[in-house]
Amino acid sequence: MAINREVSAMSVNKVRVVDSHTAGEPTRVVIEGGPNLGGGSVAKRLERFRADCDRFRSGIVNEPRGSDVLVGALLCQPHDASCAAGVIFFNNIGPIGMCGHGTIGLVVTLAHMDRIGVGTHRIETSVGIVTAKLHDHARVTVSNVQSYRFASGVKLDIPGYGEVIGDVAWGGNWFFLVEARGVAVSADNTAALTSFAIQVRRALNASGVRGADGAEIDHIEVFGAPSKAGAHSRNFVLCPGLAYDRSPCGTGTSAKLACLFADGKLQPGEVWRQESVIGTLFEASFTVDEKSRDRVLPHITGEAYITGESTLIFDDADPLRWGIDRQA
Ligand code: PYC
Repeated sequence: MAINREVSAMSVNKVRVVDSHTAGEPTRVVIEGGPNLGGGSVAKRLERFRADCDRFRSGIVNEPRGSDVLVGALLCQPHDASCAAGVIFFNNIGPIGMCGHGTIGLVVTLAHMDRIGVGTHRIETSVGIVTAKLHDHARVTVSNVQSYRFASGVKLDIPGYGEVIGDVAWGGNWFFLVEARGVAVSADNTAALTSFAIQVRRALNASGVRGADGAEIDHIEVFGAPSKAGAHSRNFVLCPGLAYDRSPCGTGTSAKLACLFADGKLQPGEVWRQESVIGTLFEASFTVDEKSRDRVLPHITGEAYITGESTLIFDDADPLRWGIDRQA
C-alpha cells in the first residue's frame, strides 16, 4: 500500500478546491490533488493524515491561502460502500472529528460538482457515518452521530469571572457548554468572548476535566440570549485553534440538544433554533433510538453557498508554501 510519509513539495504542487460558507463559516473541500492515504476506514485514514500530512493540512487552510477560521475537508473514497463520500475534516491546528457546518458545505459542494442530487446521502466521517438530506441547491439537513451529555454541573473557577457551572457533551467533537457570565454574546464582543472561553478552556485543563476515555475538551460553547425572532438561544463557539465559529456550529448544536434532552427541556421532534454569534441560524431537532435512550440523534438544518473554485499552487521556491503554521 503506497502511503505518502510526508507530502513533498515535488509530489503536490497543484490542489483543486471548492470553497463555500455555511451560515458564515467557511469550508474548503479538497477535490483533487490530496495525499494518498491508502485504504481502510476514514477513521484509519485520518490517523495517517494526522501523522504524515501536517504540512499539507497547514498549506490548505492556513495563511497565506486560508485563514484561522477556515475548515478544510479532504474528500475521500468511502470505505463503506453505502456512502456517497468520505471526508476528513481539519482546521488551523489539526484534524477534527465531525463538522456540522463542514458537512453542509461538503454536500452543497458535491451537488455543485453534479456528483449528487436532491435527496438523502450517507457520508463517512472519522467518527461515524452521518446522513445528509439535500433539499435544494443550498439547504441541507445533517443527521449527525449520536450525541450525549457526559457530565453536568461541572464547576470551574475562572479568574476575573468567578465560578461558572457547565456541562460536558459529545456532538461529534467534545464541548464544554456554559452560560455567558457578564460577557455579552454578540458580534461586537468576540474579543471578550474569546478571552473568556480561553480561560474556561485553561480551567478545564488545569482541573483535569475531560470527555470519555480521557479525551480533551477542545471546543467551548458559550450561550446568551438570542437577537433574532424565533431563535431560542445564541452561541459563541471557540474552536481548538482559537478561531470562533461564525455559524451556530453543527456539532455544538448537537451537544446542546443532548443537554436539553438530558435536562428534560426539549423533547424528540421539537424544534430548537440556534443563533450564532454573528446572527445566522441553524434549525435543529432530534430523535431518540429506543436502544440508547440516553443519547440523541441530532438533525441540523442550515444553508451553504459556494464562494469559489480554485487551483492552489505550491511553488517549491516559496518559503511559505506550507502555510504559516503557528504550531511549527
Ligand atoms: O459546525 O460542527 C461544526 C463546526 C465545528 C468546528 C467548526 N464548525
